[in-house]
Amino acid sequence: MTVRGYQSCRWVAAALRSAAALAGLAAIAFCAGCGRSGEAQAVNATNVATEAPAVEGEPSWPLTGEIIGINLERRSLLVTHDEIKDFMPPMTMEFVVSDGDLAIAKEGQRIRARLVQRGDEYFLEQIWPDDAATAAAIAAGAEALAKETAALNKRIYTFRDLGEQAPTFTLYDQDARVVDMNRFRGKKIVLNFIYTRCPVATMCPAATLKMTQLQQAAREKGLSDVELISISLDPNYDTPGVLREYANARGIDTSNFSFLTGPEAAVQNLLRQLSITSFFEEGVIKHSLNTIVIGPDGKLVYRNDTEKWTPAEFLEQLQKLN
Ligand SMILES: [Cu+2]
Repeated sequence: MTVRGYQSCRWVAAALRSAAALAGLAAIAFCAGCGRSGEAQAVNATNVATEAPAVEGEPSWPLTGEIIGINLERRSLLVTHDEIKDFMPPMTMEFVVSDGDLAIAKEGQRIRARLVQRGDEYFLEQIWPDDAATAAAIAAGAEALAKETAALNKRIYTFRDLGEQAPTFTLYDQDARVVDMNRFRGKKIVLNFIYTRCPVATMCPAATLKMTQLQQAAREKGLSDVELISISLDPNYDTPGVLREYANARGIDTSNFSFLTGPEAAVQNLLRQLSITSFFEEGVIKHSLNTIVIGPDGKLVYRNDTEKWTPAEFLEQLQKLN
């Protein structure tokens, strides 16, 4: 009976959380203007290769190659690229890139990207690391998440409740490094999900500002081992370079505040496991705002499923973990 009572208790908690999520959904802002072509993709681990859709009316081609030079003044990368079908044979070319992509570029890095022609200039956009070891680690991480989701789907409540272990993940950070959950073992983590193009001031932009305030407050209180993590809800657009630019534009210290992205499937599985709502409707992203504390033991210890969370509230939670 005890076990039953316990289970039904959890079930009630689960039902309440679902209700809260739905209530939150009613308040989800419509992100007019943050549209993205294409629909949410199926959540399977094989869907690892993300490729940004081409912008209409702008000639562009998928490109793979290796960075062999970086020119900061000209804001360009020298890239030896593979054959671009129906366009160019393999050759070495200079490409203009964004400040974010320029900041994180490494010589010798293999990349995949989209080549965009504007006038007589060539740009590289949507740049992702593409070396075999990196691709294998990211793919394995996505597959592990898919398996976890499948296992959770066999339970009565299909997401991870407070007290349970947080999902494990392997994603890219804002410097295009592969980051897995093990890097954060033993840390006190505050995790949320945002996307860089979110135009709704009270949603992602406010959340990022509050995360930096929390980072600052934790530092002032002398709290050690605090890690803030924001995972992109728009991973096809939010490349590591886009995340780097987002952090730089806000003067964010990324030493313990990471912005993560990766395969759409991996992000979708994380959202499901954590009972977070995010979907495309009429080409726009609608999402709930959820802020989650993960303890040093990797367990989910606290969450606020509204956009009204405060840095003080989460500082208090982090202090409890000390
Ligand atoms: Cu948003």
